[in-house]
Amino acid sequence: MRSTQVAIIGAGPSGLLLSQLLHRNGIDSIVLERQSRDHVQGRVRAGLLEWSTVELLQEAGVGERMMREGLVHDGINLAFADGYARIDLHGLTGRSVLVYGQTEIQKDLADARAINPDAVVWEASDVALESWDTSHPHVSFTHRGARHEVRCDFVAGCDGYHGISRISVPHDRRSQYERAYPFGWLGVLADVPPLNDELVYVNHERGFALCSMRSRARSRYYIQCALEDSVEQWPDDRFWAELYRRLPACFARQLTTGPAIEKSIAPLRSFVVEPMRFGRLFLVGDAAHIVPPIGAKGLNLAAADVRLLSHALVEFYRAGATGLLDEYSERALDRVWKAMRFSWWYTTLMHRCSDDPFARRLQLAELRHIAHSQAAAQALAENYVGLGFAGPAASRSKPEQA
Ligand code: RFL
Ligand code: PHB
Repeated sequence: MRSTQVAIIGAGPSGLLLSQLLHRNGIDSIVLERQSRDHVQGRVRAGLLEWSTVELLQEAGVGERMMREGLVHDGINLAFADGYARIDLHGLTGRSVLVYGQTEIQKDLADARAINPDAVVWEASDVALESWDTSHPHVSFTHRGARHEVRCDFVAGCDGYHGISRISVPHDRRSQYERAYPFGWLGVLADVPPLNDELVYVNHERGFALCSMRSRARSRYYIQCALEDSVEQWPDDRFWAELYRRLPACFARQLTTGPAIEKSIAPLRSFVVEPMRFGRLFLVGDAAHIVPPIGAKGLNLAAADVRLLSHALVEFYRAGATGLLDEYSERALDRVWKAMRFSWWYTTLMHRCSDDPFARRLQLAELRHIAHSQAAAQALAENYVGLGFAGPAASRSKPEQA
């Protein structure tokens, strides 16, 4: 039976980044991934990194290509029925964000881990967690027809929303909080130049639209669609025509269309499980929480969890101290809930959520307020570029009583 210090389930960004950071600190791990490397690298997902995520990837030694090819963005644009606002992220917060695709991060991390050919087991099926509630957890899996077992000190559940880590914990030991939204996002990737240098978020009466990008030659566009829609109902021509209709004229005239190289529909969901630690099992990233994609918090929250957990494991193996491991769940959830709130707020602000004209007037009033009030724009910007890592204990103290 093989043994390791940390068994990591899932080779998405959370699992690979954790493994890489542990490796840089002399801690041994094994990553067990259900899918092939090509499959994982082919999934088109996140595209926008908070600066703390950029710094963590640099700390992991995988920042070189990202800093060469990534695009620094200092602002975003909001367009709505009778108005427009540029949110000066850098001016309002002193921070920027970086456009660099999740597919590229997956490649950079998988290349870095490939230095040790035993570090990641791709196509590991029937992964099972055992004894995670004792000091001797182990994990078993099937690979190329043979069953294997790995003994470890800790298990990191980095296996996303549909993984097995969270559901290995009995129902009565976890609390789950969930909200589903009554619409989806239809996303298209196309090798056409982006219509603008910065991202454009559009609140239109026909529904939300987002103009994003992966590079100066590759655009990523999204439109709000019905949950029950299928990709087949959205041939390229229909997609481009609908996007065009939702854009203000100044942006619409810059739109270049072309064949979609990827097209998918994603449902929108908010989800949190509490706590994020069960004995020696730690949940990380999408395994513990999901946000609707507007505001781009999913990958960034996953990286924030990895940062907390890797530092806690390093402290444990260096000094035998369990303090940071014990604080992991509470500190991660503090940041998770703030990002949940922001993602929910931004979703309800920008989408057509109902046919209620009162709700629509409120949306437009709030957007006009953001366009004219520096305080309102700053609140958006501060959340968009990513909140800091202050733990619950660092919240403002109560004012003195007179
Ligand atoms: P992942 O990426 O889902 O990886 C989990 C991995 O675990 C594997 N797995 C298993 N392995 C072994 N045994 C099992 N039983 C297993 N079950 C599952 C899976 O195959 C997979 O490889 O989770 P992770 O690592 O926590 O990373 C989370 C991010 O991928 C996710 O939050 C983001 O993609 C969300 N997201 C965005 N986040 C951002 O920060 N910025 C964005 O701009 C952004 N845009 C998006 C997004 C997600 C989207 N989706 C998912 C529809 C745009 C979209 C459209
Ligand atoms: C993306 O490029 O996929 C993206 C960017 C910004 C968002 C959401 C998604 O708010």
